[in-house]
Amino acid sequence: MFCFQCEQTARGTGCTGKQGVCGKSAEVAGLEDQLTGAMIALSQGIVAGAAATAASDRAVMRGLFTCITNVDFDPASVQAAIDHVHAVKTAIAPFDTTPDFDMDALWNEGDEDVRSLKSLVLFGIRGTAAYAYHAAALGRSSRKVFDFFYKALAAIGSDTAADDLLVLVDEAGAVNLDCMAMLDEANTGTYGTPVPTIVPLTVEDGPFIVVTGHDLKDLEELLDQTDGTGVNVYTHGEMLPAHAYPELKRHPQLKGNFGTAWQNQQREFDNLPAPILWTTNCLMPPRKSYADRVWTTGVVDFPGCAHIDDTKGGAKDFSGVIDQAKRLGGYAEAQEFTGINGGHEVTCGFGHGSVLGVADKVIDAVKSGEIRHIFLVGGCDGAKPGRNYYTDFVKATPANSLVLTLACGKFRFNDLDLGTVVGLPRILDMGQCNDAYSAIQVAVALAKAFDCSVNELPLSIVLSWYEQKAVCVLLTLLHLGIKSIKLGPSLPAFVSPGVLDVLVKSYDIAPAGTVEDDLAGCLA
Ligand code: FSO
Ligand code: SF4
Repeated sequence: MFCFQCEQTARGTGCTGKQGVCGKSAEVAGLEDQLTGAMIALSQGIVAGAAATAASDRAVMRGLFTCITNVDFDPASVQAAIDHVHAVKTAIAPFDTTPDFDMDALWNEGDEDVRSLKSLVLFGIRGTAAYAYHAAALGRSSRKVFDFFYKALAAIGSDTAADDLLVLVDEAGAVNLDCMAMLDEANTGTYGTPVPTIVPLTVEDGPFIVVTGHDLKDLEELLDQTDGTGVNVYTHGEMLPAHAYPELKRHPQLKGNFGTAWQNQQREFDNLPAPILWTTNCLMPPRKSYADRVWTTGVVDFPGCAHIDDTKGGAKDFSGVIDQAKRLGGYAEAQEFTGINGGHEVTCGFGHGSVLGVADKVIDAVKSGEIRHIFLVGGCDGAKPGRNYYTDFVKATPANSLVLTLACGKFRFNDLDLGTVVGLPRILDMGQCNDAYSAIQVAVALAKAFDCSVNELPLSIVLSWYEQKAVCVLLTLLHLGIKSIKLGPSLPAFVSPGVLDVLVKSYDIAPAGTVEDDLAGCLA
């Protein structure tokens, strides 16, 4: 196998051998390559003139999402996805005999910059596909996004020059911005504008379900089906921001948040007296102590674990999870859990709706110097050492600064009480990784108010990355011309020295250094 798409890749160069660091088997890695190769052949046919269909759009969106880190560990379901792509291709282009692309040709590409740029595009669109998938669950889709998937996949499987690939990298960032906007509209249009919400970390007595991942539609259906059952629901990881949506928080059984970021799940779920539902990525191979309580749905799958089908249409049937929660019964007494820093609650709901609602206040405070600087400290968490940088960085930010945050990296510091500035909590949780869109809206609004570019604002972006959604978000920030991003905890293995040179020269992007140096640089 060969895979180097995520931050924890073996030796910082690539996972090889029988299994990746994430637990993905060589068999699944090979099947994911075959799936990608099949989608490339399908896309080449469509780019050459075959008409895309709703089935091909969906097959490619699902197929790309399936290959994201920590999504699908089940050879059978990846094989089914390959078979489906083949069937879709035969249906739309019965006489097209283009063979599936062999991904070894990409991994062994002699020009390391071409390999790097094609990988950047591929991993970026995998991330975008996840956002498109959540938007689709809420009835939104975009022709432009689907067409870009075909265009990008076709280019990856063709002789494409580095200069053309650089243009494609920029386009991937632009398309992801559109996709995040679509998902933002889908989430807020369906569930209302997030409002600042304090979320307890205590788990009450009685039966409960823990739900993790990003899919708000799954949570909505679970809440509808647990209404009046006496079964409580707790969010985990990237589901935490759901507490801020009016149409979700109206369910009284949506009680609080359990646990922290994805990489702690094996410890946190050990012997949990409740089932856990994964709606998207960040599934780790379950330990025996809780494997019988793991439920997956959508594209998430693990061999031997219960899976809730999503292909029949209509609401998903969560009765099996609910019944198991009742049987397990939960804790006999309320359990007071804390965040990583000992806090008993966290606050979320500071999306662009709430922050721009107080924009005048923020703008006045920046003008008067009451707010000296705004930091966006966001992105993924992960298991590798070095991520304490983000906790230390946030702790070291001056008292007259704001820290905007999003995605799962925030669990390292979101239970800290850093006080307030101009009446706002100093840490403002904007939501999931896709809510990078909110951060962009806020930055753009501030730049407009100050009649300057985003790069001239007293704003610094400190990003942590782990998997491919962070890649597409980074591509969007670069597309917007945002400079001097600090990226860590390590640089992607798939960025070649030549491509890094372009990123440094064009965008002044820099690897995270020491907290002291980086903070001083931001405040200079
Ligand atoms: Fe991923 Fe990162 Fe959204 Fe986390 S981009 S790892 S679970 O921040 O959040 O999906
Ligand atoms: Fe390795 Fe990451 Fe690929 Fe898993 S997703 S095989 S850890 S590079």
